[in-house]
Amino acid sequence: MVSFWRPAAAGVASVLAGVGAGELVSAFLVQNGSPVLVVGALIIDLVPAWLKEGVIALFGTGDKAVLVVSLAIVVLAAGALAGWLELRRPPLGRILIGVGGAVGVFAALTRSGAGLLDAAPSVVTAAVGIIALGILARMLRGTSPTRIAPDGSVTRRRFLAATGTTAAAGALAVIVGQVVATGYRTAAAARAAFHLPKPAVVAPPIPAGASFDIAGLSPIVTPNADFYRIDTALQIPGIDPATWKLRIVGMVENEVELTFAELLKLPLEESTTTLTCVSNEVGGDLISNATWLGYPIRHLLARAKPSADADMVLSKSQDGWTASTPIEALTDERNAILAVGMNGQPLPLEHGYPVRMVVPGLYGYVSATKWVVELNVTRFDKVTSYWTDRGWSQRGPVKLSSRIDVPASGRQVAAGTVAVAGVAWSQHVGVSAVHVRIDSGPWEEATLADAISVDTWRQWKYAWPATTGTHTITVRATDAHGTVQTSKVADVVPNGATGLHSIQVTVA
Ligand SMILES: Nc1nc2c(c(=O)[nH]1)N[C@H]1C(S)=C(S)[C@@H](COP(=O)(O)O)O[C@H]1N2
Ligand SMILES: [Mo]
Repeated sequence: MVSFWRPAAAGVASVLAGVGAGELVSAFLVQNGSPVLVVGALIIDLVPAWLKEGVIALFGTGDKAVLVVSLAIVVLAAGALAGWLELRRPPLGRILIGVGGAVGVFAALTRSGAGLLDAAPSVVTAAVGIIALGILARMLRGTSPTRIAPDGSVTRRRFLAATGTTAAAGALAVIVGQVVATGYRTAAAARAAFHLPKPAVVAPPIPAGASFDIAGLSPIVTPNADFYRIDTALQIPGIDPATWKLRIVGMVENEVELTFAELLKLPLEESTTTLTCVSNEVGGDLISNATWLGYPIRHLLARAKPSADADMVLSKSQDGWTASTPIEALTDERNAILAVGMNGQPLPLEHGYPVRMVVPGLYGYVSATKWVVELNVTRFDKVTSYWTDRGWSQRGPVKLSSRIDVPASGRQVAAGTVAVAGVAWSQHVGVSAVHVRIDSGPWEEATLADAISVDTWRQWKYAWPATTGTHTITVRATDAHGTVQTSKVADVVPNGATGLHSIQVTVA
């Protein structure tokens, strides 16, 4: 049998690799659930008060460092034990790592506000640790003198190299994960301490008649946690608002620079605007509505004095993503704003904290730049943007569309009066009517809820006298100009889907 030290090294290396992988997943994908930190947080919650006070008395503000170092020692010691056990009684070592992963999952899921995804880093930690230990243990058994290895010394060297590499990769991953997560944590802390200023212009109240009380119908204002999210950011940019700046450059008479503190001192305005993604399929859910707090971009552009032949503003996010917005959408009277607030909260990090653009009437890819840091006043024939470089249209006005929310497609309903309801939108134009068709029957007029404004979606409902059988329900909206939503089917590429949303239901 091999000694204690090589199995222990294999265990430590495997655990390091697992923790490193978990830290990377946490830093890049989940932004949360760092296996080390969630277990640390769990311990802080579990440790009896007397011990906590004792540690604080002993180490002062170094208490967190003491915790992390002790945790690291325990985890690595458990890794050594796992390696030793794995060689003695496989798969006991791998089971021990699995138990460690389960503790991480438990810690992640029991934190307040945790989602299922927060368990992912711990699951990855356990999976990578278990696989690594399986491989290293097999190599180590191959070097054992009880096996006939043609050249035992070479396999032993290979084992040592593999163990060293695994451990080094794991340690490096932990470091990279920590460095990457720092910006996000700074931003999260700043956001938690931030109180939105009072609006100078309050949004017109949401009319009581803007929403129907129908289960399953999209709420008229989308809670932040349910707001759709689309971006290319593998890592959410962690911006410290203390260093945030917006620069207005390009074809302007005066370059403008604005800090976060300066932005907050301006008279901020509230407005309710529905955002839509160009990738939203007919009937899709890449659309949400919020009340935003921000400052009109037109006032800032007025300070910069764009040259008369500029026709586009290229906005850039901190991570380099760009959107090209027709300049008139940012200079006319619509509520095109630099937003700092979303439904009474500071912008969530994933929705652009500290500052994003919101422009009524245009798809997000040409207007809704999150983590915005620069407005470059320019021309469409001079520069292109992230998605227009990839085959999407230069101009992206939101297309008139409508969606059935209830009943859910494929649902079985009881015969009698069935509530059919959904939303319809044509931002910055407005919706004037919605019609519903059952099978190939006539278009029946639906009842519209009150509009908040032309920039927001509108709920509709229709009381359907449902008869038994399988039926197709189709919806169609008409905009404020009288244009009827087209039934012509178009793909989302290059400038948004068209066609009519229909669902099938069985009436029993
Ligand atoms: N920085 C940045 N901003 C971005 C994007 C992005 O990838 N990066 N995606 C845009 C797209 S395509 C859409 S539809 C909206 C979505 O905004 P939301 O995630 O807040 O719903 O953000 C826009 N702003
Ligand atoms: Mo989008």
